[in-house]
Amino acid sequence: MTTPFPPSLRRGRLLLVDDRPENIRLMHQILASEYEIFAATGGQQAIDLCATALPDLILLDVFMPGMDGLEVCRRLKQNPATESIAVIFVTAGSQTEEENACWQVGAADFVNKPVNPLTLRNRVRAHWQLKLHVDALHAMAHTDGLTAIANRRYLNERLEAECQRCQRSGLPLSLLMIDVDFFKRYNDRYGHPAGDECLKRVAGALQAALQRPFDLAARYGGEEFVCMLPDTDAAGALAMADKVEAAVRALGLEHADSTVDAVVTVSIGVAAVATAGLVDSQALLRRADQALYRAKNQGRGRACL
Ligand code: GH3
Ligand code: MG
Ligand code: MG
Ligand code: MG
Repeated sequence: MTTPFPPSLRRGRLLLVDDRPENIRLMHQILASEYEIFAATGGQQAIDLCATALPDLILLDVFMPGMDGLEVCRRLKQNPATESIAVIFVTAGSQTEEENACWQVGAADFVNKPVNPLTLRNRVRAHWQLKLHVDALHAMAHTDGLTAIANRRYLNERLEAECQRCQRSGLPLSLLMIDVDFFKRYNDRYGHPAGDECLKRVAGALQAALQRPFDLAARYGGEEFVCMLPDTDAAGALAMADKVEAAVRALGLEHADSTVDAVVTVSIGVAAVATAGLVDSQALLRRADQALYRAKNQGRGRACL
């Protein structure tokens, strides 16, 4: 089960970087009531902490012995894992060229030393609010509005990345294409709101059936879902498909007009990439869809490879 989206109500994580401990203490006093604080007194330590503490924002001194703040920022911006962390420089340097150098390496903002507490607090607050909004938009853009699981856009992004990884590593990758059986009849008998509720329950069952953090369950369209299973071969995927099919059936959602069972069932198409070489995400989806078609033709409520 993945939780790709950050919770909206949390304390911001702030990394303070300054070679002088008294400067860190001062900033800590100003900000500790609002944020979770991490501190580093050197450039390399700051970079190492970014990987483990995953800060939302960094307050970065420019002049430090060893690696200076400009170099720290440059390196953070070169690393995809840290490039989006906003860096606010805090510096005594007042020359235009020094300020320009900060902007050039990718600064988000700039606070002068000696620090005015009110200015520091408000600058940080503004960037933290911005980060919360960006995170919220990101989550919204990747989430299906009805079921709250991942949407097709997010699936496509992740699938593309997994296909590339798979091509490099030669490890297997599988997809399950899942479709609710006789769902039109379900809507016709129980009404559209009940149909919506049914889709939410099915999505929840899929999400719960996936146990590894890198597996992904997504709503692909109307009553169709896709599960992406990295590092899983055809046999493993077929076993997962049976588990998913059983999990949906076990919800026990009454479906009087289904000829499969008296409860809601799904049909599942399985497709796997097993060999190294060109891995085409769209071809894999197509094959899963063809397998789904076979599962439908063989009587529904089952998985087919
Ligand atoms: P099959 O077993 O062959 O898949 O039959 P089916 O009735 O499930 O397939 P069909 O494609 O004919 O119908 C899918 C239905 O899903 C029709 C559509 O109204 C319904 N549907 C699609 N999206 C939603 C939704 O968001 N909410 C509800 N309640 N129904 C939806
Ligand atoms: Mg300094
Ligand atoms: Mg369908
Ligand atoms: Mg259907």
